[in-house]
Amino acid sequence: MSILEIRVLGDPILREETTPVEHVTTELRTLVKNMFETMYLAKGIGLAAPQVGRSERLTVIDVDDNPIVVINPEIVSASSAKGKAEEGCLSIPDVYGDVERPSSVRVRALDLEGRPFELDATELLARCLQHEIDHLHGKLFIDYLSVLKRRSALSKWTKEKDKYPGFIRRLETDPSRSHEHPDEEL
Ligand code: K1U
Ligand code: ZN
Repeated sequence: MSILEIRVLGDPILREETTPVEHVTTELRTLVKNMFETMYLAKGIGLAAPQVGRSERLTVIDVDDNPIVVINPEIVSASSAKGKAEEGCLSIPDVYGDVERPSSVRVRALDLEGRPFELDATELLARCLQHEIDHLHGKLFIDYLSVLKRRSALSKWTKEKDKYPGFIRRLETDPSRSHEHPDEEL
């Protein structure tokens, strides 16, 4: 398995529409394994294909030790009840903001065998699914912030982004160095 590079804000792929998956190939299964490994190392609860430089409509999620592969997802219904909570993004490190979203959603997707399934999600899983499905349509959580909060988030990002030359975030795989700040690395 391999740890993948994570694309950060400014890389055009994060703003592109993805392409539906037509066949679940061996290469796609390897991508999924690598995405899970990368997500766990980054301490995320989700990771979408564009975040690792891929254009397939595919995301992996693990909320509460329940790994889920979500291929070609569609939100088939969303509650009118909404909730606001803080979100972060592995592609915009150290930037956070409160996002209001439907509290529960029903999602239809394909699994890694290419079989359709539906998932009713609430709380953090519902939020994570919506965040990841947004990634598959080129949308980021900062797009939901008010003008002032978005400006403040982007100003924080302006100070952070130089740590990621070429819009690439390389995760530290050596646990003895994981406490180090990226710009302290050799
Ligand atoms: O897609 C991503 O960038 C991953 C992102 C997903 C996400 C974060 C917050 C709310 C919904 C979806 C993350 O996993 S960032 C890590 C994080 O914020 C988090 C980690 C554990 C529990 C809760 C949030
Ligand atoms: Zn994200």
